Amino acid sequence: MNFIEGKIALITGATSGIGKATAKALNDMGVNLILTGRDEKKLNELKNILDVQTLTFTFDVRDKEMVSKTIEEILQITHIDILINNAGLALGLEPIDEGNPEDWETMIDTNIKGVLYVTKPIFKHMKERNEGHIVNLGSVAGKTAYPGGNVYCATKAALHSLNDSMNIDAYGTNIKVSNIAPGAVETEFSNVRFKGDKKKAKKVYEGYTPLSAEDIANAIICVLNTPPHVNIQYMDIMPTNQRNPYMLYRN
Ligand code: NDP
Ligand code: 8X3
Repeated sequence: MNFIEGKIALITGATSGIGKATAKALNDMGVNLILTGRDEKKLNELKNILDVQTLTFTFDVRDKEMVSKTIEEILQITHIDILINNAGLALGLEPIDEGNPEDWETMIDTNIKGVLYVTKPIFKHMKERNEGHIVNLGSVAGKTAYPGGNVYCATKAALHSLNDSMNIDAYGTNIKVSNIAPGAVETEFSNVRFKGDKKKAKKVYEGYTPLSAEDIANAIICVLNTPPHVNIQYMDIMPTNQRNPYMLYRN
């Protein structure tokens, strides 16, 4: 059964990793797409390999005015059934006393404030239509803090809390809100965290099979492709070798 065919999904951070894989998986389910990200060229390259109707919009989720203006523009062209709040990042892995406040601000501005800027007008739109589905990309980091994770973990803990709040705000409507909380997924995530140190990034995924962006895209499809009365509010998903951030079995 395909409950989402013909629907329209907006993805933030569609230029890489989980966002890009989700765009492809939704394309395969016949979901029309609004791809957003910071890199226009990458968005267009992705659009060119998809079959469904696809629009692209370039913005940084931290830019409150630009987000508001662009979403207003999008909503004049089309409605939105599905929002995938995917854009996000970790920077650094130092204890707080050695951390870089600029990195903290980037994480907080992207992972928390960016999600709020994007969600506000789309949630309002979904309430007016009395339907919609918001998927938030949380993390195992939002459940269990790990050494050096501090601010990143806090941003994902905030997102887990916001997921609960969005469900409260959706009370009495047909809107669904879901948090997908992955463990280790091999994407650009660690390259970004270690600021381009590919050797250090690669080490994170050594000795076990990490999740792929496609694994998470499949999980997102599972959560989205449910009958109207089913709302999966929270999904933990980890590699079989990982039981929590501390228990990662390496062969
Ligand atoms: P990637 O680095 O591969 O992708 C991140 C995406 O977010 C990129 O498209 C990036 O665009 C975009 N992005 C970052 N900052 C902004 C911004 N300010 N405005 C717009 N777009 C932005 O990592 P993942 O695919 O792994 O990460 C996707 C989400 O999944 C994140 O929220 C992450 O926290 C979460 N997650 C990842 C896990 C993992 O192990 N990989 C595990 C658990 C959760 P650009 O290329 O322009 O920077
Ligand atoms: C990304 C996975 O384990 O680095 O959220 O926090 S982890």
